[in-house]
Amino acid sequence: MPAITTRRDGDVLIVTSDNPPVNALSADVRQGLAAAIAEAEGDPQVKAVVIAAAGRTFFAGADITEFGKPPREPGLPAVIDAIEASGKPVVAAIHGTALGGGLEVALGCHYRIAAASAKLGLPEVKLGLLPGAGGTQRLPRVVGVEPALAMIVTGDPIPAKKAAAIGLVDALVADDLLLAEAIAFARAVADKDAHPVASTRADRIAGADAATFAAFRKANARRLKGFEAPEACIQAVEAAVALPYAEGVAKERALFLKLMNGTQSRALRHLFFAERAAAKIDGLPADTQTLPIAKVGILGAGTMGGGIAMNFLTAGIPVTIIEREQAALDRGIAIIRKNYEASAAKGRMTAEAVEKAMGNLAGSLDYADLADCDLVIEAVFELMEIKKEVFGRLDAIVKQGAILATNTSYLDVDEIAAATSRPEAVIGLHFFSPANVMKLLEIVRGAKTAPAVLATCMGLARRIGKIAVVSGVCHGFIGNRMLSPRQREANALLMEGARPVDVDRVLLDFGFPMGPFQMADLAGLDIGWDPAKSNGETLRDRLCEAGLRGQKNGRGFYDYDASRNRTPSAEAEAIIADFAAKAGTEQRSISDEEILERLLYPMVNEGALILEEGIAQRASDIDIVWLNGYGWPAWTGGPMFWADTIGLDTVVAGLEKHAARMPALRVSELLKARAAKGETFNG
Ligand code: 3H9
Repeated sequence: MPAITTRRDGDVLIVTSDNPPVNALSADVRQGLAAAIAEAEGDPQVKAVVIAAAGRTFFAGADITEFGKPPREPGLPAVIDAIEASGKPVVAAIHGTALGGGLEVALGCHYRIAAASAKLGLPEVKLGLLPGAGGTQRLPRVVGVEPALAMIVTGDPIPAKKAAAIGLVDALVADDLLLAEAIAFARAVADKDAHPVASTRADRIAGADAATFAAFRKANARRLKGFEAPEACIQAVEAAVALPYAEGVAKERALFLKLMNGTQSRALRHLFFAERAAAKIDGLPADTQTLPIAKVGILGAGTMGGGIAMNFLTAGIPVTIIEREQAALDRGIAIIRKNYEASAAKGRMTAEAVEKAMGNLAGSLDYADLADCDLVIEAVFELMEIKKEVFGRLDAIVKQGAILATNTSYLDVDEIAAATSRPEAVIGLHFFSPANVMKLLEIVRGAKTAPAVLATCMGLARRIGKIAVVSGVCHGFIGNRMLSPRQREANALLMEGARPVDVDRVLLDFGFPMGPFQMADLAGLDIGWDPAKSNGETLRDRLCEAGLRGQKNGRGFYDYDASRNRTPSAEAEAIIADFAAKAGTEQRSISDEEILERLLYPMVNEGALILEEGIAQRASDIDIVWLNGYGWPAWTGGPMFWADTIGLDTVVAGLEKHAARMPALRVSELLKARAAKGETFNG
């Protein structure tokens, strides 16, 4: 079956794409489209053309799997130009998502009809690209500069209704009438003398001034920092306004090719496929049945338990939350309500949605109320004895067939499972704080976790909008296990003479939103610190004893003013220097390069150990964890992809260079072997 077929409905030629799953514009599709337009041109019986797509969506863009391979003719820009140049009107019938090259095809059509539920967008920027088939030139001509900038630079799709409001769509129709309406529309316009041609329109861009672009750059500076593509997108739209169409297109092409051949786009494309790969579980039979999850129980109404509960409530799944004391339960429930109301105040949800979510929440002091839950997630104190006791109680109360999950961030899930008579029902669901906001969910597969339990949790993650990654059991799983060598080296660097602000700055420059000492101040230096047991033995003891607690009291590694602006704390630095002197650590000046290598190479090494031990299924899963849970900069592709781009031999050489200062480090055999063979992790 060819990807593109044509059929006649009277004098209208209907061109249908059928290239599952998302009608990507592969070479076959492009060829078919070009042939269909030629067919229409050559057939005097045809008065108008409708381009439609079968399956779940209109074209979702260029075929990303073709990127980086030798180009195949015809190119998408040429196909779209041919559509636009057609003497017979072409109508795009849009359903699902018209994205990227898909929307560019629609922009080449003379008219666009959309199903009410459709979405339209130019998400290329999220792949480190810009719309490279005329989109940056045609869209501003159709909708004006500001809406075009917003769509092209953010990459966020807009609903069909909004598309109609800004003039991107000519008519909105009921979903089930799309094709019939598009044919009727085509027939109705067939006899018109002229049809709108996006590339020759000037009305919407006339009079656009440079201030619009300057204001846009300024308003979005923070969000776009570090990424190359957004600036290129802005420049391309500037060209649409400043240059004749053909020159604008040439500028777009040049910018597109530069981005396409750059590291950032490679990294972001890697992440696109990595995110989808993470959803796949090795060794799980394809026909694994999932379990129904209609009611969720949560133990603990603290920050974590409350945040976890919100995920399910927002998805419309009833939750029962258990606390030990009424006051703590009331406090927890009040915070959930406050969070929802804050979202409503920002316009992110309606007042009705708040009440609907809260209406699905029940609180209780009695474990027995968890008996009929399909999934219970424990978010109690992070101590093995407590976890075991809790799981023993859950085992006795919760119905058979239910899933028992722990939100532990470090502890041995198998040991917790062994406290029950049904270890196959036990799994780790490691949410990240704030749990209602953070996208990442580490799903920890115990030695005995049943396939159905694992598959159910993966499906559930999708339902509540999380990006799930499967991890095996080890201390700290994927994310926290890799964080610990970074923290160890950050502390060691302080002892050797680096200032906290230097360590943080190097990571900020790399693209992290926060450095380790800023993070420590934010979390509170006294988390888990016991004044009764403090004896000045650790640096933390010394800092806390001196009253340095972090942001909460305005004094930590940094001093904070009332607006939380930070300046390096002379007091903290004096305590660090004194501590290092007493420990007899030699002080020296440390380069930014060494700081970066000491912080990041051991993380890559830990990632390699995690792979070697089979804790992570694939290197790209590790990238997804660090990107979505710890703010690793997306444009580098995550720790393992970044290591690939700088060369694994560089990482190994760096680890060897600093080996004497990193006695705790065990270099991964897998890393060494791949480096020696010139291989990569994501090869
Ligand atoms: C572009 O258009 C450049 C042009 O401007 C210039 C050219 C000159 N290609 O996400 P899902 C696969 S750049 C190839 O799970 P959903 C995907 O990998 C492109 N494959 O489904 C997955 O495969 P698998 C601009 C693609 O329902 C399967 O389809 N367009 C493409 O959750 C299902 O995907 C974009 O950036 C593609 N373009 O979401 C849109 N898209 O099953 C990218 C998807 O083997 N796509 N696949 O894992 C999306 O945003 C979502 O896939 C979409 C569906 C919303 C469409």
